[in-house]
Amino acid sequence: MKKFSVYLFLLFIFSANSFAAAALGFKKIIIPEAPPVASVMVAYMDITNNTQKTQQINSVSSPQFKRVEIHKMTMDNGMMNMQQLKTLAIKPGATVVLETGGLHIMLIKPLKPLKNGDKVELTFKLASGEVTIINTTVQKVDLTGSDAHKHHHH
Ligand SMILES: [Cu+2]
Repeated sequence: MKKFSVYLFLLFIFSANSFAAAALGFKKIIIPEAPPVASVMVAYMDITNNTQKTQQINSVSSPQFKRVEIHKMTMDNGMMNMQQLKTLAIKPGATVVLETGGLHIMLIKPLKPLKNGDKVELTFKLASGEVTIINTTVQKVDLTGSDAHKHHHH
C-alpha cells in the first residue's frame, strides 16, 4: 500500500510538470510590415529558456509562409552575410535576442501579401519533441528609413 501511494505521488508530480509553463517563453515579438511585393519578411523576438537544461529549436514553420528559417547576420570584411542555422540552442535560463543586425527568423514567400494587423502563426519544434505555437500580428514599425530586412552595424 505504501508503494502505491508513492507511485501516485510521483505520478502527480509528473503530470503537474507536464502542465507547467512551456519550455520556451517568447517576448517582444515583432514582424515588421513589408512592401506588398516583398518575397521575404522577418521576425524578431526574445526567446527565453525556462528550463534547467539546454533547449534546441530544430525547426520553425508557419501556415502563412512557404518556408521559415533561422538566420544569423554577420559582417565579413564590411559585407553583410546571412547564414542559415539548422538549430538554435538556448542555454538553461538564458534569453536569446533576435534583433536587427543579428539573429532573426526569416519568413520566406508569404502565401498571400500580409499587412499591418494580419495574423501570423509560428510553430517552433524543439529537439525535446515539444512544440510551441505562437500567434502574433504584422506590425507597422518605424525602421528609420531602412526596409524590413536592411540591417545596421553596431
Ligand atoms: Cu535572413
